[in-house]
Amino acid sequence: MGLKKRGNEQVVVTYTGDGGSSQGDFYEGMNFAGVFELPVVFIVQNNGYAISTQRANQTAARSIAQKAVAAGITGVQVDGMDVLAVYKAVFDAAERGRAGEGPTLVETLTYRFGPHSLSGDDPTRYRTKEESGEWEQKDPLVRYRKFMEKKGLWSEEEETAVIEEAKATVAEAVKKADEIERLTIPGLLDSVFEHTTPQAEEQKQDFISAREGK
Ligand SMILES: Cc1ncc(C[n+]2csc(CCOP(=O)(O)OP(=O)(O)O)c2C)c(N)n1
Ligand SMILES: [Mg+2]
Repeated sequence: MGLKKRGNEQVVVTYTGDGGSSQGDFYEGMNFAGVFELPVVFIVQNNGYAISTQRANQTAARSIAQKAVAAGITGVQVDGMDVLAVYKAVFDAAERGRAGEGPTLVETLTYRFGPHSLSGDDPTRYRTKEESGEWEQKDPLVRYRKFMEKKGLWSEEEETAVIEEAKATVAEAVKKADEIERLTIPGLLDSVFEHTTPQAEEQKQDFISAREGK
């Protein structure tokens, strides 16, 4: 809304998952953006599962894209395993936003290669090997790499160089992070507010005294 009021040509792109699209605020956001014809692209990565909850148990709607209809905005469903198809769908949606034609909901049909998170989710408990195998055939990285190689735009050497460069960048970042002084428990509150509140300061002092009392 701020962008629209300022009249500049920026667009907001926001992402959620199939599970996230069941939240009330998802509908409120689309509804609000639709009423005010705001330059927003709502991307829903529909990977078929909300942690372990299957898409069919998530919504009775035939597609997530069709949820745009009720909000009176444009809805698009796209092959989320096809890099160029996603690029085109999002590019067009951004252009519509810039042209004052309001928001778009883009549903990308995709799959999650792995667990929802590393904190205990085990997809082998709710997905079959056959199902994962089918989706692996459609891996967008492999498909796009093959496409680029065929066009003479990418090669194994370039791939190796990029991987080596990325590894070095990560190693450098880890090294820098390791050099940062470790956060202490009393120090935890110091970076939350510009000026620590009296209550937080009191809690900090209480913590320090309690620790020293031990
Ligand atoms: C309001 C709220 N309810 C429940 C949760 C717990 N939760 C975290 S992620 C998640 C599932 C999200 O599904 P999806 O958006 O499809 O993500 P994916 O599992 O595909 O990574 C749930 C229920 C939460 N974070 N917030
Ligand atoms: Mg999901």
